Parts: sequence; structure tokens; C-alpha cells
Amino acid sequence: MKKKIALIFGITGQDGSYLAELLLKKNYIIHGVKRRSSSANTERIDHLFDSVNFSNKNFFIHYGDISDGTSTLNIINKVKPDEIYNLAAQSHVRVSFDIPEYTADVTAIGALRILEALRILRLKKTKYYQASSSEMYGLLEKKKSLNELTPFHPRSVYGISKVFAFHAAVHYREAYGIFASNGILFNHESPRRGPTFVTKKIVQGLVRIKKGLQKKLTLGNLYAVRDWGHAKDYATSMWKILQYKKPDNWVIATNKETTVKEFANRVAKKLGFKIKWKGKGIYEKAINLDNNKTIIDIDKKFLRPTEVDFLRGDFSKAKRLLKWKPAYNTDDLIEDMISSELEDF
Ligand code: NAP
Ligand code: G4F
Repeated sequence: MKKKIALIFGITGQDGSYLAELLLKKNYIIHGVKRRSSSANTERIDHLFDSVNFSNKNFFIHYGDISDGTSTLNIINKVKPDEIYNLAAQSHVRVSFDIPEYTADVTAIGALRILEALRILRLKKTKYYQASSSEMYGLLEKKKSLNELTPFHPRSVYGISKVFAFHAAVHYREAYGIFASNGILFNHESPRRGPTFVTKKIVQGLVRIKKGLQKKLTLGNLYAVRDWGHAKDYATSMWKILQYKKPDNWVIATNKETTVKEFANRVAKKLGFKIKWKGKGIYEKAINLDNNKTIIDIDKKFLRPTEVDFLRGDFSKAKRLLKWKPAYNTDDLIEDMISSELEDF
């Protein structure tokens, strides 16, 4: 049987690396797009290919950038993939307050460039996956589990850009018959998570404190609620979304909520710290009861001008129709992140 060909934009990122592993196991030929950078940015995928020659027999890397429409179209035309996964984005919400125009160009218009390439090249059989985000929901009227019908009210240019890309996928589906699906993924983490996202920052920080390499961990809003799953589970959902009989929008989540503070408490406990919180607002801090020193404090530079206070996803549609459900719960995720962090010592 002819092997399926997948083209992954964002292959060097957390999700791209897990998706590439999954698709290689499923006997796909993988083409990935990598940005040029002055230092190595392939550490998450180096185990999958020959990083000097940029290939193995089922794995090929192309230089590209979704802010460059011509190269994006050329790569798609050359590869003529069965499936395109658009995971490429300026994916950091806080950073999107600092570089809004760039974020919109990559995260919103980048998705449009891929869809336009599909339209211009008339690649009607190529399926398109858009990495949509729970960040699109933003400001909520009520704290409840969010589903495919919940309206969007984004709270950052990142969220606005994802709403644009979401609707672009729906529009190209309706206007041109392109198989374009949205995975509305809630937060998902792993040992490969970028170091400035809060889960990785907490795990890395507290492990380093344990090892005597760092004095304290400084965070922002402790009371934001997130629905945290494992990126490995979420990569499986992306593939399932494109195997479904028709294009659609899908919520992928765990339907469990945890605050940033609870997440930090659980990591601290698993590492054997005894901590006590005191103070309020930006003066709140956690004391390490073994030495009476501050182990976690707050700095307002990590707060956002507007925050998404609450995210919890109802994934019942994906469970029913895609037969997808998460294998990892939040505790399993924390265990995996801690044990991987400890392996580095
Ligand atoms: P990530 O680790 O930040 O990876 C983003 C990827 O996009 C990286 O490979 C990055 O390349 C690439 N990229 C950035 N700008 C690009 C450009 N102009 N052209 C081509 N590639 C570019 O993010 P992730 O956590 O894997 O998330 C994957 C996707 O899902 C993103 O679109 C994100 O917004 C979305 N999402 C993530 C979550 C989550 O909780 N993780 C939830 C919902 C949606 P470099 O390696 O060179 O930086
Ligand atoms: O880890 P975060 O930066 O993730 P955030 O903003 O929820 O965005 C992630 O999930 C989205 C899906 O909902 C993705 F679309 C997006 O690409 C990204 O992967 O922050 C989580 C929460 C926020 O409420 C933030 O204010 O943690 C709070 N927080 C508290 N202290 C912090 C910190 N966030 C970061 N990054 N750093 C802190 O020190």
C-alpha cells in the first residue's frame, strides 16, 4: 500500500515532535518545515533523523517559514501531502502582548497562507489540521466546561489570531470544499514543553531549587485555572481528527481543572518540599518550612494586561465520535515532567 505523506508546519515544537513520532510509527512519510535559526532548534526531533543531512528515508526537513507565502506554497506543491498539520505559531500568550503584529502575521495570516496555497494549487484531496486553542474562549460569562458551541471572546492578540485561523479553516471548508478541521486543544504539556510556559517553569524551577542550583521560583497569576493534559495524548487526537469522515471542529481536553497554585503545590509535594503560603496579591509567597526561606514569590512582570481566568474543556464529542480520551491525568503528567527533569542531573 502507498505510504501516506504528512507535512508538519511547526515540527520542531513540542507537539510537532510527538506528532512526528506517532506518524512514523503509523508508517507515514513525514515532511517537516523548520525555520532558519542561528542556534540549533531541532533538539526535540534530532532522534528522528540525521540532523546533518536533514533526512532519514521516511523523514525530510525543509527550510521554510509561514510568514513567507511563496516558500510555503512551493513546499506544499513539491510535497503534495495527503495531510497538512499546521502547528506553527508564535505560541506564547504573554509574548503576544509584546509582539502583537508579528504574532498576528505568523499565527493568523500564516494559517491563511497555507489555506490559500491549497486553494491555488487545487489540492482538494489534501486534508488540513489547524491547531486551534482554548485561548480563543477568553472571557467567560460562566465558569463551566467549554465545548464546540461556546462563543469566543479572546483576551490577547494570540487568542485573536487563533480565532482568525479557526474561522479561516471553516471558511475554506465551506467556500472551496477543502477538508479543513480545527482541533480546539486545551493546555497540554510534557517534558518537551518550552521553559517559559508555567508548568515547565514550575517543574524546572523546583527541581533546580532541590538540587541547589536556584534560590527561588518567581511566578505571575497563581489563581488562573487551566485544564492540563499530556501532549502525547493530544498528538493522537490530531491524527484522529484528520481520519474522521468529514472535516469538523473538535474540543480536546481532560475536563479537569487545576489552578497554577495547586499545580505548584503538587510539584513541590512530589519533590518532598514542605511549604506554607502567606501574604496576598503580589506579596503572596510560599515559605520552605525546612529553612524558612521564600521558595516561590510573585513578580508583576509575569502578569498579563488581560487574563484568561478559567479553562476547562468538555471533550464528549471527541470521545463519542473519534473514540479519543486522555490516557494521562494531571498527576501522571506531573510525574512524567518531574522524572524527565531529574534525568538531566
Ligand atoms: P511550540 O512548542 O511553541 O511550537 C511552535 C512551532 O511553530 C515550533 O516548531 C516553531 O519553530 C514553529 N514556528 C514558529 N513560528 C514559525 C514560523 N513563522 N514559520 C514556521 N514555523 C514557525 O508550540 P506547541 O505547544 O507545540 O503548540 C503547537 C501548536 O498548537 C501551536 O500553534 C500552538 O499555538 C497550538 N496550541 C498549543 C497548545 C498547548 O497547550 N501546547 C494548546 C492549544 C493550541 P521554532 O522551534 O523554530 O520556534
Ligand atoms: O503556561 P502559560 O503561559 O499558558 P497559556 O497562557 O494558558 O497558553 C498556553 O495554552 C494555550 C491553550 O489554552 C495555548 F493556545 C498557548 O499556545 C499556550 O500553549 O500560562 C498558563 C497560566 C496563565 O494564566 C498565566 O497567567 O499560568 C499563568 N502564569 C502564572 N505565572 C504564568 C506564570 N504563565 C507563565 N507563562 N509564566 C509564569 O511565570
